[in-house]
Amino acid sequence: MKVRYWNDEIETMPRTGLESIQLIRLQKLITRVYTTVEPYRKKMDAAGIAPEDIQSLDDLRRLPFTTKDDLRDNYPFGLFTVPMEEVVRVHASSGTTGKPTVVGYTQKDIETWSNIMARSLVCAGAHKGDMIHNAYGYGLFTGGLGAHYGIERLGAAAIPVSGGNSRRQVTIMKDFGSTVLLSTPSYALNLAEAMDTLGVDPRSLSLRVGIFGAEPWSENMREEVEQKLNLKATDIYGLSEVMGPGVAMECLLSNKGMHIMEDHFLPEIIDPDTEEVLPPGETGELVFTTLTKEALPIIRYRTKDISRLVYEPCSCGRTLVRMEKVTGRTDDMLIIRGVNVFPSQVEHVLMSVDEVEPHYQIVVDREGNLDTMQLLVEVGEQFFSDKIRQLQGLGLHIQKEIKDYLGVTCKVKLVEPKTIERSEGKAQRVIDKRKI
Ligand code: DLL
Repeated sequence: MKVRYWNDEIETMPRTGLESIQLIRLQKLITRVYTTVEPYRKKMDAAGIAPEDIQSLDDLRRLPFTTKDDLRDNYPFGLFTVPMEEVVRVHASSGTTGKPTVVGYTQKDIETWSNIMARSLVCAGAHKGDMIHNAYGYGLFTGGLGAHYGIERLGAAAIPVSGGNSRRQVTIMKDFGSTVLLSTPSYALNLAEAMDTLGVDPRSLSLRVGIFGAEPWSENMREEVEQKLNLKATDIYGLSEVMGPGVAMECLLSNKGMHIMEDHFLPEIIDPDTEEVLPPGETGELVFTTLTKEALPIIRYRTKDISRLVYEPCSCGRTLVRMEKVTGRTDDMLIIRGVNVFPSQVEHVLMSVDEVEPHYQIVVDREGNLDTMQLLVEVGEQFFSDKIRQLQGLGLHIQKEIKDYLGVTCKVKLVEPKTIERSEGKAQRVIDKRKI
C-alpha cells in the first residue's frame, strides 16, 4: 500500500528536528501567555517560574497544570489571549458543572486546524475525489465543523449530514456514493442497524474507510464496525480544550495507535495521583500543551484520558509519536465495591459474546452500604427468544465473564433488541445513581 502524507517533511522528520521546533514554539508560547493572560501569570508566579526558565523541553514539567476548572473559573473567555475582535469562532463542550467549557479560534487557528484535519484525513487514507460523509454533529461540538474545514482543505467533497435521521443518512450514502464515513463509533453501529432495517447491503455501498472518535471504543468494537459496515475503521482523537478532532490520528497502514500532531501539541503522560511525569512507555493520564494556537493556547491541560505513548517506529514512516487507544478516563472510572471498572472493559467482555449487541448501559446504585452494578444488554435479534431458560443461561454466562475479567459481580438484565436509547453523538453508557 502506498503511504501518502499531507506534509511529509513534518510527518517524517527525525525526532531531534521535531524537538527543536517544539522548543522554539514552547518558549514563544510561554512568554506570550505569561504577558497576556493574568490567571496564567498568577499561577506561574505562585509556582516561582518565569518564561526564561524554560530552557529545554524537560522544563515543561515545572509549569503548573491547567484543568477544566480553570476554564470554568474564567468562564467564558477569561483565558483567551487575543482581543475578541480577533476571534472568528467559538465552540463549547460540557463542563464539570452546569456551565459549558468555551473555546475560541482566530482566523489563523482555523487555518491551522483545517490543515491538521486534512493531515488526519490523509493519514486515514482519504484523498481528493472522496465523498466524505460527515456525521459528526455540526454546532457547538467541535466534531462537525472541525472535520468539515479539513475535508474542504483536503479538496475532497464534504457531505455535511451531521448527526441524526439514520435512515436518511443511509439513503444519502447510497445515492451520493459516500466513500469515507466520519462519526462516533456508536453512531456508526446505528447506521449499520438502519442499513439492516432498510435492507441495504453495506457491500453495495462505496464506503471504504471510517474515521471514528469522540468516545472510547474497544478493538472488538472495531471488528464489529468493520464487519457490519464493510469498511476499514480508524481512530481519531481530540478534545475541544486542545483544539477539537485531529489532535491525534491513527494511520490506515498500521492501525495501532494514533499519531499525535506533535508539531502542534506536546504530549506528556503523568501519574494522575502524584502528578509526576511518567517515564516513556508507561500508562497514565495524557496532558497536552498547545504549541501554535493563538486565541486559546493551553498549558499542560489535564485531559483525564488514560493512554500510553509509543515511540517505536511506525510502518507508515511517520515519526510522530503514537498514543494508544484511550482505555478510559480518570473520571469515568467507576469504583464498585473497591474494584476499579472502566466501561470500555465491560464493552470488551460484551463484544466477545456472540448473542448480544454492542448496545449496553451500566447502572450503578447502592443497596444499604453495598454498591450494585446492573448491566442492561441488548440481545441480538436472531438470538432473542422468549424461552426464559435460554435467556437466563445467557445472563449467567455474561455475569461470569464480567466476574472473571473485572472481578466484580453484576446483575445482568437482557433486554429486547433496539430498546436501549440510541445516541446521535456520544452514547451514555453509565448511569450512576449513587451520586443523586
Ligand atoms: O470529542 C473532539 C472530537 C470530535 C474527537 C470528533 C474526535 C472526533 P470533546 O467533546 O471536548 O471533543 O470531548 C473530548 O472525548 O477527552 C476523550 O475523553 C473523548 N475522546 C475523543 N476522541 C476519542 C477517541 C471531542 N478517539 C473527550 N477515543 C476526550 C477515546 C475519545 N476517547
